[in-house]
Amino acid sequence: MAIASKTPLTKTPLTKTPLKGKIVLITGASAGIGAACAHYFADAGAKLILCARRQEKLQTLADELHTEYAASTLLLPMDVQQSDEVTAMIDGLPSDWQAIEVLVNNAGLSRGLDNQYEGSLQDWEEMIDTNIKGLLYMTRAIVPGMVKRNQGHVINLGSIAARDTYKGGSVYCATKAAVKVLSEGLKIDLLGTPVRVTNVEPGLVETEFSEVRFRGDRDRAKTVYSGMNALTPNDIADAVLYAATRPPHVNISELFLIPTDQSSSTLIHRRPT
Ligand code: 8X3
Repeated sequence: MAIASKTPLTKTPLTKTPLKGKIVLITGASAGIGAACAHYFADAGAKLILCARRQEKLQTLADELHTEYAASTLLLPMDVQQSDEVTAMIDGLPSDWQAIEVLVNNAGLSRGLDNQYEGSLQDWEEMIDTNIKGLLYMTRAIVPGMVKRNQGHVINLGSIAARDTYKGGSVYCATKAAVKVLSEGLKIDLLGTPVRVTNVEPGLVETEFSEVRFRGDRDRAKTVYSGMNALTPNDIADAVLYAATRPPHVNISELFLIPTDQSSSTLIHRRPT
């Protein structure tokens, strides 16, 4: 028997968090998910601080954002692995670029698919230094300002790899599990402030990711996405923008999105090519 509701449901319009004129900082902005996020935020009227190691790529992106959306941009060529660089860059921001409203901790990478007992120490250092320590350095440099200004949102790029360990991926998976825990911990530590925290966990996204993992071996990288429809960087940017534009009292803590052709890290539906 249906239970009659005493209070009728009414649909009220959402008070979305506006992005027009807001400052959004994106790490790893030079390509892939970072660059797509830059386009989506610029389209929404935000001002962009673009961080990455490759200055020329950042400049090309900034030119596109000016042309397509008349966006204001500030380029911060830097390596998130270097804590001194991060601190100096953020502390040295021009006064009209200091009030960062959204931090997108996107910089991250994988290296190799070696068994844990045979892995390269250098690969481990690079993944841990970028995916965990780099994210922490950025958070440490920027979030105190958000707390002071009573406004802000940290959006971390996690991965399906945090939930589902796969052969040869254990160190990369561990770094993404760390991103999940750091996102949860930051939300706990920020309770009582209006600063929001989101962990976005994509499955397979076709980007330079696999080329970086296999150190430029394009043919090997292509096999990762062959015969299936992977997510695109735009799919992830769309999810990031969704989280950023919810009303201020709504914290989207986790967004787990995978291709329809994927069910777990290793269960992937491929058609003959
Ligand atoms: C990247 C997704 O499955 O290659 O974070 O680890 S996966």
